[in-house]
Amino acid sequence: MQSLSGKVGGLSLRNPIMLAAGILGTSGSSLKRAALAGAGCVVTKSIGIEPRDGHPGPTIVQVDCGFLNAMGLPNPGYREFQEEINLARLGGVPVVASIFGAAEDFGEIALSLKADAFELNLSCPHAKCFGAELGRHPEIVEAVTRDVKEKAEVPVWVKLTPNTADIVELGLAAQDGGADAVVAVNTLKAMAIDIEMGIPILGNSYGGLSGPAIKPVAVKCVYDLSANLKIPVIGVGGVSSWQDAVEMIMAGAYGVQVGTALYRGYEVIHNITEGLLRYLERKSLTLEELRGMAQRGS
Ligand code: RRO
Repeated sequence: MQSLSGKVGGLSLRNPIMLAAGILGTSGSSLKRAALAGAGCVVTKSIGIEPRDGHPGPTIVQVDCGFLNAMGLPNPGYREFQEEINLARLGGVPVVASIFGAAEDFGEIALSLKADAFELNLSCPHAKCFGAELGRHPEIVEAVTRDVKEKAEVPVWVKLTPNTADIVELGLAAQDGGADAVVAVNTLKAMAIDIEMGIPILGNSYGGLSGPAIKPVAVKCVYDLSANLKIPVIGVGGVSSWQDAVEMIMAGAYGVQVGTALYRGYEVIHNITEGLLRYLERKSLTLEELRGMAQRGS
């Protein structure tokens, strides 16, 4: 009898399919709904120290094969957000708090916010002084990770940017800082232009591309990180079907996050977990045997 349960990045999960950080993680009730829809764990929207309104609109635009967003890290600040995490926990699965800030802010949040794990957002592609502006420097990734590891009592995951020449270098830096897992990848820097007006569509001019268009990029990042890191890699980027999840796991992923595909409804989580289980049964494979299969075959 195949099972999807197991340990991922220091958390015991009923299955490896997770709600990715993003717009569905802004409220406890939406996180709880994703948990009740079958997710193995849920990741919150990125939370900082102080409340932020985010970038001016439009903040999201649909493009071929995905979405462009430049939300700009809107959030109520960690002091206000604890009650949303407490509500989300009623969903019965671990709640991972995505956190961001200046390099010195992460430790303060990790000391105060109570969650089952932290995911360090060192990869938002369009926020001045935050996200990838820090996370493209391996020495900052290592220092922030080490600081949070010293202060947090729960596992620490580091979400990496694909907007770099060498994501493995960033993954190794997170590992050296003591990370329990890396999460690959955040969105790719991108832009759409309104050809009638002759101006960029997003209020912030550019943003991050998510959805099916970025899945092959994410699979390659997961593959390279898995081949070179000792800590688990969690795959995210354009996963919208159980076949995509199988591909990520074959590349080496211990967990698979789903974000943009949720615009079709929460049932996509159930469809992916069910499809993955049926696939393992049909192939008489365990999750462990599936994981990294493409590494061994190449
Ligand atoms: O809030 C955002 O605009 C945002 C974040 Br924090 C992120 O990590 N990635 C992204 O595409 N958008």
